[in-house]
Amino acid sequence: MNLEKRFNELTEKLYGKNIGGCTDAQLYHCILQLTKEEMADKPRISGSKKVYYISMEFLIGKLLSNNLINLNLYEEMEQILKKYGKKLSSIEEVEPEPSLGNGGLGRLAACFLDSIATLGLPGDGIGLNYHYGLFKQVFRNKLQQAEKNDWIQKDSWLNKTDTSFTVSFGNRKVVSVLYDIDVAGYDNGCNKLHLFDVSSVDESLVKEGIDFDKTAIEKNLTLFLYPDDSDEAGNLLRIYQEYFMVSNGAQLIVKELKERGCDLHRMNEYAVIQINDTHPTLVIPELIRILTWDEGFTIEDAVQVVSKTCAYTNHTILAEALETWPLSYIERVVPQLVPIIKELSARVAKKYTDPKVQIIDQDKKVHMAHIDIHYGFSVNGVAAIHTDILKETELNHFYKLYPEKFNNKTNGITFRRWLLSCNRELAEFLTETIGDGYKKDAALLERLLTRADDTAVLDAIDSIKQRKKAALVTYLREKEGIAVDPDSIFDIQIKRLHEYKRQQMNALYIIHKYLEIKRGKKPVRPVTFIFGAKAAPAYIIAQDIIHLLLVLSDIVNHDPQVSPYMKVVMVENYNVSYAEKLIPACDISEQISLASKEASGTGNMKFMLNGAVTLGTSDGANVEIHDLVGDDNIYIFGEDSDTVIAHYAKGDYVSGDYYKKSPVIREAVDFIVGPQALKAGSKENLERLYHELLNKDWFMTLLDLEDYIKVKDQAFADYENRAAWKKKMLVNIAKAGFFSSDRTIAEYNRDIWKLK
Ligand code: 26V
Repeated sequence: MNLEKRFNELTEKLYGKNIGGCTDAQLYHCILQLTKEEMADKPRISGSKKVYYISMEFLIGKLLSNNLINLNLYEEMEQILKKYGKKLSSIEEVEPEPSLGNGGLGRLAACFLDSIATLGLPGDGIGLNYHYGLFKQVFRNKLQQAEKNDWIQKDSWLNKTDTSFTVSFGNRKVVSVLYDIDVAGYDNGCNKLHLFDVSSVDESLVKEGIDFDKTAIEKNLTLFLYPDDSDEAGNLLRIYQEYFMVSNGAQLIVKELKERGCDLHRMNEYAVIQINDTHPTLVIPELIRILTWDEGFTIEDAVQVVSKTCAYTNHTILAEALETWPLSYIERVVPQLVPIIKELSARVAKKYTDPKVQIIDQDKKVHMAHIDIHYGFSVNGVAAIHTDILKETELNHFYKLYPEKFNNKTNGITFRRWLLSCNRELAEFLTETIGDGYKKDAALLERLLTRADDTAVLDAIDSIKQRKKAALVTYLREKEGIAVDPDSIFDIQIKRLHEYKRQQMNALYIIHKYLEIKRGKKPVRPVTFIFGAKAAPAYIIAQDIIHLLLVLSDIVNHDPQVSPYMKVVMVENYNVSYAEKLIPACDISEQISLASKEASGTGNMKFMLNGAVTLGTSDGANVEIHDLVGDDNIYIFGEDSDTVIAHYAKGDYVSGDYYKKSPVIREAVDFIVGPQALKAGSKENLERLYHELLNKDWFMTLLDLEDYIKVKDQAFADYENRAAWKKKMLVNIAKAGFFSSDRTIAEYNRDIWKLK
């Protein structure tokens, strides 16, 4: 039956009106239902071998437009709605955003599911169904406050299944319930995202903000996503969550293999488990436990087959982010795994004496990554420079033992969401100009290069950028109550707040610019500095940096001498949906992490694809962007990773020396505790940040500040050469094809999964 007819029948049935008589919220619920029906009708992707992508985070974002695009129904739906005077873009606003991830790692998992299905590969995600996910950010008194994000409504993308398992925490038993979300490939069949929940979860546990009783695991286990840095009390709950996920995942995998009649002794021929960072590591001992306890395997056989089935992806070299759990914690949560972990550790100790590669160290801490490396068949980094650092430095001791396990898989992004959905104007223009082949083969974007000197093409790209900037201006006015000049340069830094990402360096640039304008040095063109960032609630300095940004936006935007030339906007509750509005409107993409610290970054790829020019350090995937676009189409500054790593090795970086040497740095840093800032902000937060920068500055903000100022000023000046700038935009779009997650997934399949 045709879609319009079905749609009208549904609105009549549910609301007694036709499409035209319904509210946007009612229409959203109808389209949700119709889309789910379409997906249920799609064939399930199948094959002899299947990948299970197991992850504590899937930052899927809103799904309506993405699903319509992948089902090839978007245009038709848009037309139907138009006929009744309705707009799909405003209906999309009704959908709540699930926040089932912290940032890049979770968003990557979501892009990967899209690409796995698009390439027609059998592959499901396994994760948790957090009821409130990551906290919702609100600003009060220029400070971040955390609230719960209540995203699950009566009707949602979740499909409740009959699948249920029992998970034992010692003698405590918790029963799970499985919810599935269909993942439709672009013009292909469907896979599933399996999200496990606790049947006895109790939302009423959450009282004020995001506080709740952390001990009642039967009630609280799936309430919240653990923010990437948490307090002591949260640690045990995190292990409960991890074990709950992997035990359910392992039981599901074994069940599916048995249903397919597979010989579990040859499990690796039918299944591959991709472990997303160390969080799901316990899947290794859990599978070994199931095979030995329930399936009669010898420990040797179980260890062998599990090791051939599991592959590990490393997403960070930050020491504080590499999980090590006290064995005593694991003993308290899952005593049944302790003998297996001890056995795995003993086998390693017998073979290798080097203390750096042990699983249980002298302090009785369990190094999760070490389990993955010894008992998995593949270890991959997420960008070329990151994999090199793993091999040469961070994991060098392991690389020497197992060189054949190490490989690189440079991250990617799904172009369905980050181009076709968030920038339809650009997507349509590209289709008119180079044909629509790029939608399935992103490398074809390079065809645009043949038009690099065609002024009509360059002007069209520029005018799309202007339209997207105008749309953002409207949105910011409504959402943040801020008036922004659409002719200003949009300079954007959006990502989790972390010292290594150096939002504080951007803040120091803003102070520098502010003071220059006060002294009468006016910029040729106004600049709008836009930030979006959540900080882990327990990460004090990150909270202080947010405070500084809010203080600066108050000072700058309310100074009549300065505000015509610059504005500072810190958007509230930055999330995937906000990113989809900000990225297409960006002129300059800030990717300014301390070299060696950002494993890859994926925002950098999204910006590039949407015609922004990167201002960045030689870090993560910026290095590969630089190689692709060449010196003329990117702004690189700062010390390189070798230099930074040498500073850490020698311990010779002293931020105070940079402060003393440079009047420019001194003036900007002093402003943080000067009278203007103290009047607008809190003394405690600002002084703490000032002292941190002067006395510690672990992520070397002051090391690169002067070069950053120089190169950023150059980028702003170059923006005035409009013809040359438009060409930079074009080259960035044309070269972005490499960063399609379809390419990344094809490589995972070729080198690791070997599904077809
Ligand atoms: C975790 C923690 C936990 C303890 C406190 C500090 C801290 C800092 C960061 C993290 C996150 C680690 C994993 C992660 O999200 N990595 C990100 O993965 C992305 C996808 O591969 C990649 O693009 C980002 O560069 C990388 O930071």
